[in-house]
Amino acid sequence: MRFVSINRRTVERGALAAASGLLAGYAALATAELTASLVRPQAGPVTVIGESAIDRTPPALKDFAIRTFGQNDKLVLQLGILATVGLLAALLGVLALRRRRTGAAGVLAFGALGAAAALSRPDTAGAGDVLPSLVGAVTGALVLYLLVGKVNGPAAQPSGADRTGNAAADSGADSGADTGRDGDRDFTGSSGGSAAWNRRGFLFAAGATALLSTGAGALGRALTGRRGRGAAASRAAVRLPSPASAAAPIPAGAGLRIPGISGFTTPNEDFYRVDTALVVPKVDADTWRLRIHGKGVSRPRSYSFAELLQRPLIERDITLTCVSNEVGGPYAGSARWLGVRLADLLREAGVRAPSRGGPADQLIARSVDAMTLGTPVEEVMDGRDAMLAVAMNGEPLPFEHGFPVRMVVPGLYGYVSACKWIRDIELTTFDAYDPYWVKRGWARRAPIKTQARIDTPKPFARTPAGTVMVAGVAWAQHRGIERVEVRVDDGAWQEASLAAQATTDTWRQWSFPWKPTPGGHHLTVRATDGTGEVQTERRTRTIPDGASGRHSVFVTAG
Ligand SMILES: Nc1nc2c(c(=O)[nH]1)N[C@H]1C(S)=C(S)[C@@H](COP(=O)(O)O)O[C@H]1N2
Ligand SMILES: [Mo]
Repeated sequence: MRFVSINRRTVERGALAAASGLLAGYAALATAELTASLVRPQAGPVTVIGESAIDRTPPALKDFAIRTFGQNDKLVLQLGILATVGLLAALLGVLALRRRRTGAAGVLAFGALGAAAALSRPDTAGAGDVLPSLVGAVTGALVLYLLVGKVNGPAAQPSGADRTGNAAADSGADSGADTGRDGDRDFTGSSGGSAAWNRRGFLFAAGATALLSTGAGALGRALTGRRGRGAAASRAAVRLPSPASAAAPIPAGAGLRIPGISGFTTPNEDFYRVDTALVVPKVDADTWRLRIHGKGVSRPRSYSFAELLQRPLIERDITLTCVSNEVGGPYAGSARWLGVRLADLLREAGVRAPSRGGPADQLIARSVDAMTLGTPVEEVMDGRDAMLAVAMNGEPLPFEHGFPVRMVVPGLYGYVSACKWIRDIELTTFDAYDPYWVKRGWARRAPIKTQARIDTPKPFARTPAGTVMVAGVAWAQHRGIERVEVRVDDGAWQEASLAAQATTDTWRQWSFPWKPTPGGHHLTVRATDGTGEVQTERRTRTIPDGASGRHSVFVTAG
């Protein structure tokens, strides 16, 4: 009985200490968030640790995360960080029960870790970025110290007195006293009156901590939201000029009306998003500038957003694709972009293509969040519609897609061309500099591979009796799609009918009416690009330069 009872008391004290740790962690994160809202929202500890983790994640794990969690990968990462912080905080709380100073010091150590992560971010704004982690850690350490002090009692009890307390509590429990009183004794191990006070003291302190922290967190969120308001206002004020060179009208037959097929144009809200930003950069277009400089730039230039809008703009339909897209995967989308022809700006700056004797063969685009992307200068200047886009499907770029300005280059995967929130273009060479993804094992040059995707029927679908419409999209940007063929099981390749091709830079819809025999069937698709090359059946992983192989689905016909 006594043994069991001591155990229960220990468990109770442990639980209260763990709760103190959790509250300390909560207070730390909330005050850190509030401080970050005043300093720089991107400098919050969860963000800097999360982004550091993203940068250090081995490509195979990143691939797995994208495959498993898709667009939710960032949410999963943040929840993982919060769960880890919670667990560590609870453990520190229990540790603090025995060693109060050590527990508090542990919280400070995590603050130092956050501060170091903040300073090592490539987009760090300097020493101020350590503040959120430090303020949070000091708050957390204080909260832990105070709360655990209340769990332990007003004055530290020598172990003998502690035993007495146990005995007192035991007798209370044994004599049928309610657990509340039992708990009261537990706090002090001495007189009941002061015990009651102290329990109330703990509850009061814990409640106040929870309340104040929630307030601080909410205030932080509100202030961060307000910070983005200047950017939102500048976006709302954008008047998009009409293009000097309008997009060719989309041919009437480019969009098939088949349920389940990807629309020819992807609405902005459905457009895939791939980037490393845990906090979407909110850039004020009124203060934004773009610098062009580097090797072979005889006239370095800088442009404001308004200056870009005053230039002749081109409008083009272009399909974007991510190198992380698996065969049959969702990371491709097509939009109508409006922007400034990038080659014109480069020529104004005195840049010549490598084939014309220019010394720079790589263009490094830098974003406000310090992402770097390397694009071949030759491709940008070879006459294709490489642009600095200011609008997507008739509206200013959504913040998620790079407001105010991003790059778009037909035919190249996003990671070597499509810099969002761009702020700087530097001309250099492939020998001299490796950008972000190349440092992590991805190829320096990455033209988009020819792919065809079956959008409908879905994998493992049961199709009703009768003719089944098999349909999807195929892309080989800047080469175009010449043919799409479908194979049922191990049969012969049969030609699908193609929707009209808008331009060689966009994907092309295809359809294939199929009269299946009842039972299970494998449907496989392959495309032939505008150069006559048939999509390879050789399967490769996404890293280093994009997945190859053919998309195939298994369906059961009714
Ligand atoms: N600043 C910045 N730009 C970026 C990235 C990024 O992580 N940061 N990701 C690139 C990648 S990998 C792709 S595929 C495209 C995706 O553009 P989207 O999110 O608008 O679809 O953006 C590119 N531009
Ligand atoms: Mo990508």
